[in-house]
Amino acid sequence: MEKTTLVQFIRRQEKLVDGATGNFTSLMNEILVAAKIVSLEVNCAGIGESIFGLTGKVNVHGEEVQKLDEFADNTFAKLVGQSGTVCAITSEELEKPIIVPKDQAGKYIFMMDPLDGSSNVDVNVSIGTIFSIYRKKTPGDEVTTEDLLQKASEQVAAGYIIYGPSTLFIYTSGNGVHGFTLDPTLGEFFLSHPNLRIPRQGSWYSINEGNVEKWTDKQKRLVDYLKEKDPETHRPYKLRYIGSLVADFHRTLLKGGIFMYPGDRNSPEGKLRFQFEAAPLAFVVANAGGTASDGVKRIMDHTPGDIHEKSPLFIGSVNEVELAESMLK
Ligand code: P6P
Repeated sequence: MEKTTLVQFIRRQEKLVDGATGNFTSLMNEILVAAKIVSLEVNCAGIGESIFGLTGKVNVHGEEVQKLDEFADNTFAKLVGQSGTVCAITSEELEKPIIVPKDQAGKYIFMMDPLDGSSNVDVNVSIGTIFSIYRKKTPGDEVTTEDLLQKASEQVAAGYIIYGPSTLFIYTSGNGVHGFTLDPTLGEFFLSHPNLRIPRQGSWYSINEGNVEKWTDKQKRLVDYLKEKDPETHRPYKLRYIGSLVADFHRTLLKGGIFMYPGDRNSPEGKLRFQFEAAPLAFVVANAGGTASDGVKRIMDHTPGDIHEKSPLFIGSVNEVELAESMLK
């Protein structure tokens, strides 16, 4: 089979877009180079000068920052920031946005969770980078709040890199969801999962059942329902939960079913970030035939009020997300 590299694929897709200037391809090229650098670091973590462990710093959410978090954040911010294609970068690890100097700025806004699930790296569990790309909305050079807080459906592209048994680059720019596998011997991403589609119904659910005592009664009823035996409605569902969003989402995308991180009595908005986790994965799953909700409203219909806003997340097959919404309303 002819091997297609990620850049070749993006160039072909860009030709389908009237008035394309090549800036999107340039931006994606910097993202994939950063992904290769982070992949190398993640896969060598623990050898020599250990990049395991904590920096001793705490992020805006009060979470301890792993050395790898900081490495990934710096790598993506540097390469994307120097690409000449973005005017701003926001990150789960940065309290405030990076505003690119006007003479080096472009029309895109890049958002990222640079290394989601990084606390799992010490136990060799797959982790990942999640990214989202918007266009600057307002005229002029100044980057405004309106540019930084856009409705999820305004995304131009979104995707994730999963650093696991192999390094996969999964993205969509609105024309299907496509996956590329890194060949470490060549240092190149090759097309391996063209036109990914999520099954309309699955047989898996993914949630941290350790939080059950904090759930609402409706959330408890929903999970109990999934576990009841009823062959006619394909129950009981099977439980899979790794505790690394990118890994749990990727399995859901390929196998179907639902991933849930609900709000609870202590944290009604849940744990996951809207702009760096919920919105990009919602854009990916929507382009693969699935959907995502906060339990009441579709993620793609929401406009965040703050860069670091959190959101409950129910994402995956249409059948299961609609079931969740019907039982949580
Ligand atoms: P819990 C990792 O820390 C993370 O942000 C996501 O990758 C993951 O889905 C979630 O938190 C796991 O959270 O509370 O189940 O440990």
